[in-house]
Order: sequence, then C-alpha cells, then structure tokens
Amino acid sequence: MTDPAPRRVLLLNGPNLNLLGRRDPAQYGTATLADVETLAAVAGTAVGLQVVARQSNHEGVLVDLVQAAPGEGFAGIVINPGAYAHYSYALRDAVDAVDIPCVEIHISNVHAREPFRHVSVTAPVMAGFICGCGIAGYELAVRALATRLDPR
Ligand code: CA2
Repeated sequence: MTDPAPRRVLLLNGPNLNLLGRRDPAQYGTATLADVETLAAVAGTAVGLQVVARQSNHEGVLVDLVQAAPGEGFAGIVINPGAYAHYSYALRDAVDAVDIPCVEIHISNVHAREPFRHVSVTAPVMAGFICGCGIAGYELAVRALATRLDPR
C-alpha cells in the first residue's frame, strides 16, 4: 500500500517576527524568519508533517488564518503569537474555537522579562506551551504536535 499524504500543519508567526535576525540578537538570536520556517519544515519532514508557514502583523489576519485552518486541511497549528499572546482575547477565542491542537511557542523566556510578558492569555487554550528555548522551540513544538496527533 502507498504511504498516505503527510499531514499538514500550519506555522503562524505574529507581529514583528518578520524582523527576526535584523535587530535585538541578544533577545531573539541572529536567525531570520526564513531560517525559522526552514527549521520547522525540516523538523516536520522528520516526523511526517508538512509545515506551511505564514506570518502576519495583524490580529484579524491571524484570527482568520486560525479559523480557516481546519477547513484547509491542517491537522494542527504551531503559533508564536508575539505580543498578541499577552492581550489578544480575539486570538485566544479563535484558537479555542478550532478543534485541532495548537502549540504556542515563544523564542525568549517571557517569564524572565517585563511583567506584561509574564501573562499569556492564549496559553490556556493551547495543547502546549514552549518558551525560552530560542528558535529550537519551533522544532520542539512541531515534534510535540506530531506526538499529539493520532497515528493513522
Ligand atoms: O519571545 C518571543 O518569541 C516573543 O513572542 C517575541 C515577541 C514579543 O512581543 C513576545 O513578548 C515574545 C516580539 C517579537 C519581536 O521580534 C523582534 C525581532 C527582532 C527585532 C525586533 C523585534
């Protein structure tokens, strides 16, 4: 029998993550968003997942992408909501409304930074939460999603 098509997962990066590698290397490292997307794609291939990457600076666009993900055949979502994690109830509600697992990732250790970053309003509706592991967190998130998805 032929192998089934790989499951597709959505990698969503939120506001300002398009600037990765251009400023603030002490906080976020020197890798670019393209590097992060490649890393996640390679990690996905290793566990039988096809990773499709999107980035937006706009809350409503991220909400639309989350809402559309199940209908577009995505089995799960890896999301770095950026600063929206700290206050976007709209993004939280969108994640809560979809019936596919979502894993939140932050490059930096948000708990070791300014107090406003200590809270993630999106985290409670996620299947998992990773922070402070640098961009390796994206690989960990993809692998966590793979183990979370039912075997076919
Ligand atoms: O640690 C993370 O991954 C964050 O989600 C990054 C967000 C920040 O608002 C969150 O609190 C934690 C900001 C991303 C900004 O990225 C930049 C990269 C280079 C230069 C400037 C900003």
